[in-house]
Amino acid sequence: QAEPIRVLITGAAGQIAYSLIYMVSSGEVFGKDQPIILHLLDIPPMTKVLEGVCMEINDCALPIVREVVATTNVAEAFKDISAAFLVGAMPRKQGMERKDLLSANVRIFKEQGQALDQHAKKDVKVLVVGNPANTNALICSKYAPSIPKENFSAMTRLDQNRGQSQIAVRCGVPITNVKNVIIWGNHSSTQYPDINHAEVITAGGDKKKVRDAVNDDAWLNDTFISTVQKRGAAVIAARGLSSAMSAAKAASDHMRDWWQGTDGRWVSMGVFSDGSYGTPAEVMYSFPVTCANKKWTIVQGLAIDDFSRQKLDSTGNELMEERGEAIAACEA
Ligand code: NAX
Repeated sequence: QAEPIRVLITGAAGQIAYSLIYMVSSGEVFGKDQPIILHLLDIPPMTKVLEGVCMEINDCALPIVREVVATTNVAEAFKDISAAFLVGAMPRKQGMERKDLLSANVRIFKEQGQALDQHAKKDVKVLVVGNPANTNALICSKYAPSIPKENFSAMTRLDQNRGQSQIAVRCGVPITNVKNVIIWGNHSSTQYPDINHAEVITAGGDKKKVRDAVNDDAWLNDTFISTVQKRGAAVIAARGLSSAMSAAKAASDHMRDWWQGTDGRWVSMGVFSDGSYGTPAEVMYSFPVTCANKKWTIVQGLAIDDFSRQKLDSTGNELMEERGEAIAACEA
C-alpha cells in the first residue's frame, strides 16, 4: 500500500474546514487508496474547538486517516506536508476597511510562506482559500522561494461551480452536461465568469454552445454575470453565515483535479500569470487550465472579444493594486 502523505488544513476549527476535513478524509481528493496524516492548524483561542473536531474525526472511523496532528504551532503544522489547504484567515470585522483586512491577512500568508519554505516538501501543492485568496497566494509564494511558483494556487473553483450550476438550471440539464465555464481574474466582485467558450448538452441531447442554447444575450451578459459575482453575498443574506459546504466542495474539486488530472476538461484556478491573454504577469490570475501529472497548463488560443477584454483588464488591474498594497504591508 502507498505511504501516507501529510495534508495540512488551516483554519481547521472554522466552518469551511468542518466540511472540508471530511471530504479530504473520505478519499475524494487524493484517492481512496492513499492514506493520509491530517495536519490541522488553528490559532490558540480555538484549541478547544479543535479538540472537538479531532474527537469527531476519530468517531468518523475513516480508513485512510492514519494520524491527526492538531496544533497551533506553525512549524509543526507545515512539517513534511505534501499538500496544503490554506483556509484560515482573519474575518472582516465591523468598521474594518478592505485595506486593513488585506494587510492583516497578507501578513498571515507571509508567515505561512516562510513556514512552507522551511518545513514543507519541495513538491508541496498549495491551495489558498482564505481571502483575499489570489493575493494571499502570491505573498505565500514570494516568501517561499525554494518552492516552485507553479505549486501555488488560489481558489476560484467555487465561482466556476456557481456559474456551471446557473447554466445547468437555466437549460434544465444535469450539472455534468455543462462544460468549460471560465472564471478569469480575481476571486472578488471583479471576477469575470465567461460562457463564450462553454458548451452544454441540451435536454434534447444536442451539443450546443451555451450562448446558442440559452439564446438570451441580455441574461447571459448581465444577470448571469452578476448572479455569480454576488452569490457569496446572497448566501450570507439567506443563511446568516458565509458559504461553507460549497466552498469546501470547491476546494476538494480543485485539489483533486490538480492531483489526479482533468482528462482534458478545463477548470479555473488562480495561478501565477505568465502574461497569457494580455493579463498582468506576476499576479495570481484565474485562468482556464487543464491538469495532468500534478501540473496545470493554461488553455491557450481562445478568442477574446471586446466585452471580455474590458473585463479581463479590469480584474487584472485590481490584482495589480492588491499586489502593490500587499507587498507594502509585508515590507512595513
Ligand atoms: P471561519 O471564520 O469559520 O474560520 C476561519 C478559521 O481560521 C477560524 O477558526 C480562525 O481561528 C482560523 N484562523 C485565523 N487566523 C489563522 C491563522 N493565522 N492560522 C490558522 N488559522 C487561523 O471562516 P470560514 O467560513 O471557514 O472561511 C475561511 C476563509 O475562506 C475566509 O477568509 C473566507 O473569506 C474565505 N472564503 C474563500 C472563498 C473562495 O472562493 N476563495 C469562498 C468561501 C470563503 O468565503
